Amino acid sequence: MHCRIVGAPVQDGAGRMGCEMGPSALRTAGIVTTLKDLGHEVEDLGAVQPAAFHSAPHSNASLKALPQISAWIAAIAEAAYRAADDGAMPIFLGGDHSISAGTLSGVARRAKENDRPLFVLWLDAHPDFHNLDSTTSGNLHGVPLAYACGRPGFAGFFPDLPVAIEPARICTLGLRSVDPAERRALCEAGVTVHDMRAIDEYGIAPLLRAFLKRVADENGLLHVSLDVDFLDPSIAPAVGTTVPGGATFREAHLAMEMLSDSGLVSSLDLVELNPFLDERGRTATLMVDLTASLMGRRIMDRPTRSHSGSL
Ligand code: EXY
Ligand code: MN
Ligand code: MN
Repeated sequence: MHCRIVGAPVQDGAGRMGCEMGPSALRTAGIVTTLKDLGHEVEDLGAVQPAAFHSAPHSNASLKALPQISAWIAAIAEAAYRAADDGAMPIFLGGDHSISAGTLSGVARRAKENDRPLFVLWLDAHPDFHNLDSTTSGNLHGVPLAYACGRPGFAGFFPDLPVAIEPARICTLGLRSVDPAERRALCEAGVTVHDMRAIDEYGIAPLLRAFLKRVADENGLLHVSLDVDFLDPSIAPAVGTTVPGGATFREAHLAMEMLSDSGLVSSLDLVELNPFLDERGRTATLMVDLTASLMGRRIMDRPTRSHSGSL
């Protein structure tokens, strides 16, 4: 693959500072050399620069840093659109999860231009499915997925969305903290939701295999958005929104290995890493190792590429 690394050092969308150091920590943990060692061509495009921002009052007084995040999203969307050119695979280094409002907007625009349906796998403890009216925390990392699939409640404040992602092509995996307004909106939109209970009950493999089959059947592109808090806090402490009961080390690696086998992943977000909360870089290192599994690192070679799950 030709990988394009895009830094998005955004932290104003999260409730606490630190995510702006995320791209540095991921580079320090060796993301570039890891990808090169796996045989990929890697182009590091550095960091996105935010656009100028303009303030406008919003009726929801709890919103934090709305003009700043809106300006970041505009710049990130443009960078994502450009990075997704020529069949390259953009890897976006967050930054808090508000960056995905931009990354999804940009890659969706590119996918539409190439006449390919875009699917999204959202690996997160949270659905990030608020709009600007329903968020009660006011933290804008809680809204990007709703924005990217064209839900109402963003007009005039976020950049106009060029191409909305079809909610039926979105699969969330790992949820365990969903606000009431998000629950209603997810059901209404028709997003596929596999919460932690579903992972406990069925295992992560069959849930992911079924989704990957849908992507393959439609000859789709697949954007993966990996929030650090998808992982259990015992293995990934460096995130401001830890929720107990997350994916284990092997569940997360298995998901990445299956994604790699599928050959379907066309872009990736690594978000919410807060290095200020890390323990000697262990979370940053884990995020890089998970990226390695997604990009082809194997314990042993597999004889065939298959979605069937047969032994
Ligand atoms: N739903 C909560 C809120 O809106 O504040 C928590 C959002 C956390 C979002 C993190 C990034 O995944
Ligand atoms: Mn998130
Ligand atoms: Mn989260």
